[in-house]
Amino acid sequence: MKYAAGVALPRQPRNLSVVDLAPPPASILQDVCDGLSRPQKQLPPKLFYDRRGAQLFTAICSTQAYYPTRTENAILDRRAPEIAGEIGTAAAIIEFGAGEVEKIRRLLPSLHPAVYAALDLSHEQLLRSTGRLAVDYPWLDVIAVIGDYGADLQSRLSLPAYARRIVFFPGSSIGNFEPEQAQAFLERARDFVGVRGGVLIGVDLVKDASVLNLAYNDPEGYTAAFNLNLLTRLNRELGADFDLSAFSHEAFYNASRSRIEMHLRCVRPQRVRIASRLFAFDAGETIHTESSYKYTPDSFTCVARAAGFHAARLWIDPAAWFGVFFLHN
Ligand code: AVJ
Repeated sequence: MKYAAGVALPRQPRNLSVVDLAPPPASILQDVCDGLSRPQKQLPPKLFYDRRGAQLFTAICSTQAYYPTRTENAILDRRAPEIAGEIGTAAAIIEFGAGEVEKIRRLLPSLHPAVYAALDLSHEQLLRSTGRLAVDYPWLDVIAVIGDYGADLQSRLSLPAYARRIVFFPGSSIGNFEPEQAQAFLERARDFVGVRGGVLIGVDLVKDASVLNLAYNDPEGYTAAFNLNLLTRLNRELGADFDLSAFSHEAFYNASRSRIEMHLRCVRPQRVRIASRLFAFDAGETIHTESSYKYTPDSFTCVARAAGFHAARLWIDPAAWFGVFFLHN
């Protein structure tokens, strides 16, 4: 049975349906011009994930330096039965930013949900990864939702009424939000799942700055390539003329704000044309491309409580580098 309007694709498994809620492409030009018009130039991190960016992110996750992926995976593997005990079977799981659809696999055997909906903007990657999941789990209804976090799931995604709704947000993607936005995201998630629902969320924790700095400066150079790929994308999609050799990757832990900051630093003065606009970059000036906030168990519990969740359960690894929270009402 399908719960969403299916788009016909060649050799699409019967238990996979696709919902396209992608925003119109015009919106990226506006985002880019707005961000580059600020005193501290900035670009939204969602722009990282074009096809090449999604590949580079997968490469980052496989490095020794980038500890969050393997640490969270170990927690999910080890705690799957306990997590499933909290959520219960036959739930409707909605994952935000599902990418390679790797993490839910660790929970499926214990969790046995009724429906798994995966939301992501990288549509090629999403269709490939959900297609494989649907083949591997023929009993599972899989919905690939092409869209960003703002997609109107409440009205555009139909889920079985009996199923407990669980938003799954692994990988510490919540860290990209400013803390107030993180609260707003959790409020929306809470509205979406309703009083019976819950949120299972991975959160990267505050730790020694040297560990954090290395994670965003991997010796293989994937993070640098990921950061610079943003400019390659703007050159291709908006016809911009960024000189890539004039910008360098920078990432550091800002302890006073509990966040990693990623920047692209302009090494010599530049003028860059984007559509009909000209942007000037001084030597030494940066474009702030990403923040990745780190929380403590207490600081994240505060955000969850402010968003209206009354109950939280937390699983962490032995080094306390990463936390998986289950928030409910
Ligand atoms: C996907 C947002 C969780 O902040 O660690 C990894 C993205 N950026 N390396 C993170 C990222 C650089 C990642 N999130």
